[in-house]
Amino acid sequence: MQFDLMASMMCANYGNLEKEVRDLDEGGIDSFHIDIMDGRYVSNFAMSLNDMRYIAGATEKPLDVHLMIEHPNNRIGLFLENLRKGDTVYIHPEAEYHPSTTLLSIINAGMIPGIAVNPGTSVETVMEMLRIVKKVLVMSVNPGNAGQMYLPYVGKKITKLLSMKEDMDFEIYWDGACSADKILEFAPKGVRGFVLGTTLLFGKGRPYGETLQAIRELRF
Ligand code: S6P
Ligand code: MG
Repeated sequence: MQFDLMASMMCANYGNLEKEVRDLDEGGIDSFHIDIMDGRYVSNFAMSLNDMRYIAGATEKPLDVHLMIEHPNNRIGLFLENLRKGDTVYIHPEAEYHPSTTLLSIINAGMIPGIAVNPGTSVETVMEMLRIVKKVLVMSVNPGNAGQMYLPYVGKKITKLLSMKEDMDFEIYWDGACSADKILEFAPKGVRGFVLGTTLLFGKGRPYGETLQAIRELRF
């Protein structure tokens, strides 16, 4: 079964970020998930432009940039000019007056366009953007923090999106409280990738390579 594993870098040890990136890279992570926050769209500050720039320069693997900022279009150039073709940029449609304009900037720069869908946002609200994006990041926790509880009502929305993804040509990714049982349940249904944070990957005292290997060897 094919699915991607992304490391939520806001959960990494910033005391030795170089080693964290190297260990994840060598351990077989598929991409680096970068949670950018502005303290306004969400109340927290996590990573910022410099963190993203550093990680982009420290690995050849793709970046998966999750913008939790108000009006990303005002600053989108700052991010795009520091990324490579094939990196993904997710915006939250609620944070923008004209989200499809922002998505177009992402496409024109050669990056993969995505939207992040909050637990309280319906499929209907983002319907038109599903025609534009290649990736939908389904938030199974409210945005802003790592280490939260999974919100079970999100499951129904994933089922709905799964039934639409072929026709509308997008892939579904999971962000928030991702555990092995969620991968076991949702990868076979067609969820294409999972963001791993404190629930499964970080702070476990286990080498990242071992954890990633164990996930890939799960019996489906
Ligand atoms: C939340 C953020 C996520 C978290 C991730 C952490 O605002 O978008 O990417 O970093 O959920 O994982 P966990 O397992 O600690 O919830
Ligand atoms: Mg995220």
